[in-house]
Amino acid sequence: MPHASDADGSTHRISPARLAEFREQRFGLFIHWGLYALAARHEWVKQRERLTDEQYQPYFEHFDPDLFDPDAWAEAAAGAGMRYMVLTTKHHDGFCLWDSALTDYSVAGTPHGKDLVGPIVEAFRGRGLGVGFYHSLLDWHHPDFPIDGLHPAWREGLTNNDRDITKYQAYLHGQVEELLTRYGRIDTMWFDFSYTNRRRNGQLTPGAKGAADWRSEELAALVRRLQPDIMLNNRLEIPGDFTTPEQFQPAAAPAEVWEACQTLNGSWGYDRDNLDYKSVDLLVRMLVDSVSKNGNLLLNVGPDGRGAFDPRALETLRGIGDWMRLHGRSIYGAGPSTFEAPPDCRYTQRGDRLYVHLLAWPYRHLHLPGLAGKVRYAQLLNDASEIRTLVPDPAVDSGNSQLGTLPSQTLTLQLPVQRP
Ligand code: FUL
Repeated sequence: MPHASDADGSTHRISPARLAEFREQRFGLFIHWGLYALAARHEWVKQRERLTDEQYQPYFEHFDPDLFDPDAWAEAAAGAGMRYMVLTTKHHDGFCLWDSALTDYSVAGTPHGKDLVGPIVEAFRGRGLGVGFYHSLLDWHHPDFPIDGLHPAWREGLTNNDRDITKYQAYLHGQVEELLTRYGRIDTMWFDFSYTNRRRNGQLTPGAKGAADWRSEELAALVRRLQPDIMLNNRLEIPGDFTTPEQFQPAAAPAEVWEACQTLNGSWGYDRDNLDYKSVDLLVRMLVDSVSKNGNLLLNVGPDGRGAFDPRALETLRGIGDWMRLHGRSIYGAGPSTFEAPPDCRYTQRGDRLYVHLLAWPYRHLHLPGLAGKVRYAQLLNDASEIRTLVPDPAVDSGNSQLGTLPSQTLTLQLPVQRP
């Protein structure tokens, strides 16, 4: 059976069925949750503020999410129109959200005292959402993880002679095995991250990390053996099933399978005083833009230290949900069109339905290049109301357009076109 290409020559090919499912889903929830939720000032707080293990320890001792309600999380995600989620099982600080047999640095040792991954997985699955795991390759807590320029404990002149990376590799692989054998079918494995070529302060990071450090080929093989139909991202520094543009939209449609990941406010972890929230409008545009370029969008929420979603996050998810309820059919299973969209518009297409998303409405008329004579019927998507004043290319001025009175961001035309 022919398999989808991951565009970079990898020998592995994800199954057409899993790829079709991924593209059908289009919109997912990223969840960044860990000890940093208590610091409430970005998930990199330990590194940014050069906190010692001792200074970071209070977050471990006070991790007690009494309002934890994974069903409410899943409900919020489903309400926003999301179809899958990816959860941080461990972030760079090394803290594990499950009761790992390989470390005491897990939720089991906190006041909460029990596994969090299982209940979250069950809640999302219970609502029919797909389930993926984010897992950090970095570990700022493990005694054998080599300290480098990105590590909170980095200082000039430091040597790693007392650190044995092979022990860390065994730990990393062992934990991935735990995660992929305890929770049933896992749809996505989202590793993070390699930085061999990254420059910090104009200099190459000492001890920069890449595929050799993670034993990436072996790790990928382990993942595939345990979960044959899993989608693996590209951050092991070897080819994966999809790429992961982070906090930006690709300018043109990438050739490979891809998923943009995006924050609500610039921080992945809960960040109390950061009020820089993106608008629903902007986030919807990102989703539309992704689908128009054959990609997915993974939008993040960082739950707080009590286990709740911030009211501002919930409000944003509800706003997106309002839009998705009316426009979801232009997103799920839709993809790019071969027609070229007019300025400030995006096309998404599914079968013979062409969806015209107007990202701005400064125009009196909408001209649709290449569609003259091809449109059989046109309507607004939000209410199925007929559009009678469509202006196909070549431009024909047909007088006043009814479209000018409608709010731009919710305006989606549904244009059944003839099959080529
Ligand atoms: C990055 C990480 O360093 C961030 O904290 C976040 O997890 C993001 C999705 O990936 O590389």
